[in-house]
Amino acid sequence: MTLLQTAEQIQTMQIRGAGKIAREAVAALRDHAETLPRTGDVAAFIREMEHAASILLGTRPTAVSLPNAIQMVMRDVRTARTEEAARRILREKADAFIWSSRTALDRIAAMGANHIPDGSIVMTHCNSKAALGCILEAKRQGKDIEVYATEVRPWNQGRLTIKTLNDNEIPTTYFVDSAVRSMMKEIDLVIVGADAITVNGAVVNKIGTSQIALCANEARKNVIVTAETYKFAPRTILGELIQIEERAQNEVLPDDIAATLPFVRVKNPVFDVTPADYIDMIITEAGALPPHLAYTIMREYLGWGLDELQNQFL
Ligand code: RUB
Repeated sequence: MTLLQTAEQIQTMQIRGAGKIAREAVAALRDHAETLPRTGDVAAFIREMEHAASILLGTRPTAVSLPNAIQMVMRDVRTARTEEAARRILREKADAFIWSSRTALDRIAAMGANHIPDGSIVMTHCNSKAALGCILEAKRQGKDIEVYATEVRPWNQGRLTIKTLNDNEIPTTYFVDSAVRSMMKEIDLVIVGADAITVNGAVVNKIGTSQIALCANEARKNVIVTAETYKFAPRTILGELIQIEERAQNEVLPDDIAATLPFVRVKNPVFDVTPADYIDMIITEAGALPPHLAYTIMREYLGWGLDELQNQFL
């Protein structure tokens, strides 16, 4: 697949989910480099790769896994002295990112499974590889668990989730998003993924996550967020806000119906923000943390303290 095809598939959501978007984007950058003729001109190579990176970055705005992964791969490429060195660094960094991303998912699954008690019912929302990994690991350990899964309008990512759960013989209950509060009394805990985590521990995830967290809080049920550390957004330290993607209105209301309703406006935000107060724990490959330790992850684990950010961006 070419880089443009990968970009198109991310934009049209054939490739989706924050972790997968990051891994596929990095693989696309790596493979794109192989298609460029060797000229010996390192500056030209870096320029071409920056252009390729910008195409990928322009696909979807919310999941910070995408810019974080591209930055991890491109940072040292930019200072390479020769084209061969730039190519080698790009390849090594891309492979390292993909490997560490998969390892992170395994670690999160192991830690997350510890928080799913035998006999419990877990509610999940959307289709998160990190969250599902914990559920599948709990099942693999022999725990008797059930899952309650939402539909996830308008893209129905819940169908992907129930297919995986069904394939793994996990008893699953499926319902429309608006049934969440009614169902909350029947479940024991909520596990979801994340597209971005801000410095104050707020979690950006699929639209509807914040309602689930609010209902869970009311019902005194724990909310666990599972997220690889590259989903933490260091630039929020500088006050930058996470952009919430708004997609086309015809994903919600078909154009022919909308055309008959000139006074109706359709909004289609696809992510929302859950404040840290509604989250009990964020499970990362670096450990299971309270959300208020988000800055510590950014500084100690990702190496982005205020000083580093100011040097880089201000
Ligand atoms: C996907 C979504 C997922 C997170 C985490 O939204 O909100 O919960 O991306 O997923 P979309 P993962 O379908 O719009 O991409 O744990 O797989 O990274």
